[in-house]
Amino acid sequence: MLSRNIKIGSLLLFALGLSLNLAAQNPIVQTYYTADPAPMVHNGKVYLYTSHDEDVTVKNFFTMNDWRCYSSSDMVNWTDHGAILSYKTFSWSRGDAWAGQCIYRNGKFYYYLPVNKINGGNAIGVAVSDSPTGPFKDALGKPLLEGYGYIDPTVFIDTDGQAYLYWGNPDLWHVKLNADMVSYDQKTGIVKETLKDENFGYREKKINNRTAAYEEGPWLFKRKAKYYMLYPAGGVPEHLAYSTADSPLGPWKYGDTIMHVIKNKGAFTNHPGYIEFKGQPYLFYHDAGLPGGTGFKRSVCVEPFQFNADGSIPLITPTKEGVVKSAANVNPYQRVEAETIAWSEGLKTDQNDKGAVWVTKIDGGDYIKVRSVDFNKGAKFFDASVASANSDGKIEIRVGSKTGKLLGVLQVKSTGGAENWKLQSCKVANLKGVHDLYLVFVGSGNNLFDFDWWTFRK
Ligand code: FUB
Repeated sequence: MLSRNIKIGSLLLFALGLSLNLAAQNPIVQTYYTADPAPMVHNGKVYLYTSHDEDVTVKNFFTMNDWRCYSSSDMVNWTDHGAILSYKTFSWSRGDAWAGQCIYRNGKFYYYLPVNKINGGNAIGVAVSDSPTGPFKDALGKPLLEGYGYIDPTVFIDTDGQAYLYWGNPDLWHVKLNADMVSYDQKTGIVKETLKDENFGYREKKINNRTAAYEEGPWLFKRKAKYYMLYPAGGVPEHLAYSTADSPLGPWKYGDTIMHVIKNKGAFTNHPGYIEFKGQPYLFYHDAGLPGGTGFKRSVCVEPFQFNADGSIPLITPTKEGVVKSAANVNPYQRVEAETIAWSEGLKTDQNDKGAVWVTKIDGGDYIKVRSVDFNKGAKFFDASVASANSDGKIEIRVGSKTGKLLGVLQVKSTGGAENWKLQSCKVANLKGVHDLYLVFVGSGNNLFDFDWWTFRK
């Protein structure tokens, strides 16, 4: 009887584990290591800017060369826009593409980024673009700000049009940006915050006369006439905390911890980003949750949450499930980029200098999950834009899970080589309603083909 119970228990646990895995939504990006999330809502879409930990860590330290961008209309499927700029965008930089933030003003996107200068020393540059996904160019040809500890800029435009930039580790500084967004008010100049415990939290591990828990990575926003500053705190390993103020210039009043140090698969850093999208607040952060994850191979995650009635932020628990409820459905009757992914295994994306991005490194057994696809018109055909030198790969079109109902199989024929894109089609069993779609790749060997976009036809 006991062994039977254990067996049933194990089966239940297995089933639960399986369904938890099926429901995994964090980390958001599985194709690259991403860190330092900087979300931005623009024209009904979320743009998520991230820094990028390289797959190969050099000298056991942050190995970071470029910044990536992802977008989503539903908070569960993220379209990869590739690496949209690198430290090389700043001719005066020698590297270290750390945490930045992008903001929209008067038809342009201003992206504030910390790098190291060619001859050493921290600096913050500003890159500008006409589009949220680039191309970005150096707005000034020189740093906007430079000085020891000048990293992690956060930018905010108040309802009266005044813009503010805060930044720094181990100190916290701010300037009032001018309306051109690429210069700052010289009269008020660079202001250094007084990091007192009552303003920025109580530090348990005192180092170098530092008292307050504030560490780095500030994120400034306003909600209901209250200003919030989120930040990594405590020394390392970092937790996330917040302070509030009645003005964007403080005085800041310490609030509380909003995320404890992540115990399971945490990194020694963390980094907050905040948006409200379609009425729902979201906290972005990073952990080391992907296979191979470390403090130098981090991954961006997101959790929905609710403010308390008094405007305080509750303690937010990192989860695997992340965003459970999709904020919109995917329309499968228009072109859907193959790099629009809720979850994937085994894949990478690649890009060319014209801004095109596609899914690559496709091996047998890899798959893409796309959540909440609305087949309201039914479907007869599946079309995929693919490029391949081989003719050994297939795409199984399934719903519900990667072994779920098989709608059809596309045998990918050779197109003559890489970036030689051809539209190939197959018949699919008719289907109605909203489903999670699984594109499961089948074939022997590696690099079966590259995959640019797909659609369904009636
Ligand atoms: O990603 C490099 C650095 O680690 C960031 O600038 C900090 O905020 C921390 O996340």
